[in-house]
Amino acid sequence: MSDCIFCKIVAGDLPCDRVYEDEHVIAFNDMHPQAPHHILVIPKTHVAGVNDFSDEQQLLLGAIVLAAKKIAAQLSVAEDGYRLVMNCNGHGGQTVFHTHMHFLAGRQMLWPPG
Ligand code: DGP
Repeated sequence: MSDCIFCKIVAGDLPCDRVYEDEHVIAFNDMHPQAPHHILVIPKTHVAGVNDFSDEQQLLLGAIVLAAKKIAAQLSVAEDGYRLVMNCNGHGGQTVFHTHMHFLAGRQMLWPPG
């Protein structure tokens, strides 16, 4: 999508601090980190949000989670733990409408998050 900032990052038209990439996803550091490691894992194809995934895209959704697992191993935080968050629409706090999973690690996460 031409007016989507994350599509521009995928296309290489906007810079990012990339930490992981495979056939289906890329992952890069969030510009407003909420933890020592705060990474966004996004699909390379534009899907606005979780509500927009079709049944046929279940492998793409799986690829996002598996990328997070690999990033955890890469950063040596798998054992300590990490948090994965996907915000959806207004009440979820979504501000960028290209699906992304927040990968947060490096400090104790609290629950409820507020
Ligand atoms: P959300 O609220 O779930 O839609 O989170 C969007 C996140 O995206 C937010 O934490 C800030 C981050 N973000 C927005 N624009 C950019 C950008 O251009 N580059 C990077 N690295 N992060 C961005």
